[in-house]
Amino acid sequence: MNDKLQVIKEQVDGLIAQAIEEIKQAESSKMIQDIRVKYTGKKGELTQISKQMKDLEKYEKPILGQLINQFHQSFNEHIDKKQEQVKQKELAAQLASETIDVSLPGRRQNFGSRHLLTQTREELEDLFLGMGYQIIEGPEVELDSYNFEKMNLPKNHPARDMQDTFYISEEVLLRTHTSPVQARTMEKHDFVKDGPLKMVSPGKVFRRDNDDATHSHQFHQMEGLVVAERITMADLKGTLLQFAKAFFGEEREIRLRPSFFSFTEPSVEVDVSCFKCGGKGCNICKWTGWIEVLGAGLVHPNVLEMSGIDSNKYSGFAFGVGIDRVAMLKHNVDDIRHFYQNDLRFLTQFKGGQN
Ligand code: 2NL
Repeated sequence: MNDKLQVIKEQVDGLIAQAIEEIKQAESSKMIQDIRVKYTGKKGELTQISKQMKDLEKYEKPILGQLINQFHQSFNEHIDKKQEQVKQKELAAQLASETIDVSLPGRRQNFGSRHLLTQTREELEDLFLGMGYQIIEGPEVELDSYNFEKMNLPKNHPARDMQDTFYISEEVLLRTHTSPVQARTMEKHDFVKDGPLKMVSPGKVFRRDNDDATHSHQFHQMEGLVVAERITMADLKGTLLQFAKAFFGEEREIRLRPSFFSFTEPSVEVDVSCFKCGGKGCNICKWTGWIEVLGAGLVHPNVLEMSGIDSNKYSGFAFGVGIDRVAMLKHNVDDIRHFYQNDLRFLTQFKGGQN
């Protein structure tokens, strides 16, 4: 072996010793990969040595080829063995860090529930559906004419004061009651084709008011309307007694007191006997035995006529219930503002209404 080849052999021997030492030190797949590149990559140490091939005599070339093969054999043997060890260690570490405890209890789903006002509204709807009424909704932004004029509240009536109503323009406002839904329905109603009109209109209403425990600028109302031939105060009384018993309990009685609304004549305030003390007197009924729950009356002939109904042939009764008010009474809620603050401490007390 000549000198040149001898030098190359020493280089290869040195290189393999160095590589084996580095492989010994390697602790990760990444380090092993780096060693592979460093020694056997395109720009690696061995490639540098192979480049000397062209300077050798023809008979010397296979000898260098053999040296290179020996390097590869020894290098691969060591590095493959190391690679296997490191892979085992890394897998063990990964399994240890990703351990899950399958015996842990699951996370409970936090189910919501319907708002107490929604539950109350649906209870009222079901009750009147059961008596053959239709449920009809209408716009919350209304024309002055439907909200006031057609309800027999002429211009200059005190209820129309800017102070009491949210006006959007001279002619457009936020409805102060759901009566305009009834007016819109009466206009379209055909007694010959459709028979008697029986409807309830639940929904949001708005009044300019300073909020306190019993007043809110936005609240909920459900009005009822029945129009047919020969409807009388007796029909109203029977219907409201049915409602009072179904909503507040079978033992309830009702009492009518004279009142005034522009859209009904005669008009009444309706009291229900106290559901807490049964009429003996307690803090709920303020020691009167009676609780005021709604206003009602026979539909004013002017209101029928303005909605295109012949008041000589047809008559009707109407009533208006405050949904917030009866919900407060029934569930002993002491402040209407609780309904609008979305405080879970309040809302979660009324999970009775399943979703
Ligand atoms: C109350 C009183 C009431 C009506 C609403 C009505 C509707 C038409 C015709 C006649 Cl279309 N009346 N609605 C009647 C009487 C009373 O509400 O105190 N609501 C909270």
